[in-house]
Amino acid sequence: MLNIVIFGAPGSGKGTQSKLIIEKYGLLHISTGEILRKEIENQTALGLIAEEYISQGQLVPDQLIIDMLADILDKSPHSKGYIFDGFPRTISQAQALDVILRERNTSVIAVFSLSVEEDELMRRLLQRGELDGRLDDNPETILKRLAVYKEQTEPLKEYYKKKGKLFKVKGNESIEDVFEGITGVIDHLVY
Ligand code: B4P
Repeated sequence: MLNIVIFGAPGSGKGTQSKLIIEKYGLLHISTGEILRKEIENQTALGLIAEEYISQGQLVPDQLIIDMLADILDKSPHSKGYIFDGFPRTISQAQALDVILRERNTSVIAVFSLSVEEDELMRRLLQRGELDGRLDDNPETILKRLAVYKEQTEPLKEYYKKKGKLFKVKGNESIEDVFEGITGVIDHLVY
């Protein structure tokens, strides 16, 4: 199975690149952020909890996310592979993902880390906030999200580097150029 993680700060292009990758390789897109936003829209029990955290720029508690993910994989076991977009975001989530995939006789083959400077991240997210009105795309919450990213998510780079699975990609280029960088690596790994 072709299991890929797209990793980066808020606004680095994870969702944008994931959509292009699934089209090219026919993978299943799992965006924990998108799933949580649907739960919020439907005002489910999980959505009500998630809303509190997301509106404050905080991560939703690990166990809720891990259970949600295992449930999704159980419902779609026949995919060619998965794009994990915005997951894992903590070391505990990464360890849980390893276990969940091992139980299904598969593993992550590559982790793409998109790097973008902070002022560009801020610019993109503020622009999206104006267009989409997302509850967490406002200046105060964006700063909080960037701080949470540095503290809790960035250490994952080392986790995957040690496993030899980390591929760094410059995320500040055009959407097409970033995509070309990613597909170059995937094609090399797969074919
Ligand atoms: P996400 O939905 O993952 O939100 P995000 O980090 O902002 O990234 P997204 O993928 O949406 O945006 P992208 O960079 O593609 O998470 C939202 C929240 O949910 C989190 O803060 C957290 O609270 C919670 N959550 C989600 N997963 C969780 C987990 N695993 N554990 C705990 N909590 C979790 O794009 C941003 C903008 O940039 C777009 O407008 C795009 O058009 C633009 N853009 C992209 N690439 C560009 C490029 N190359 N050039 C110019 N613009 C570009």
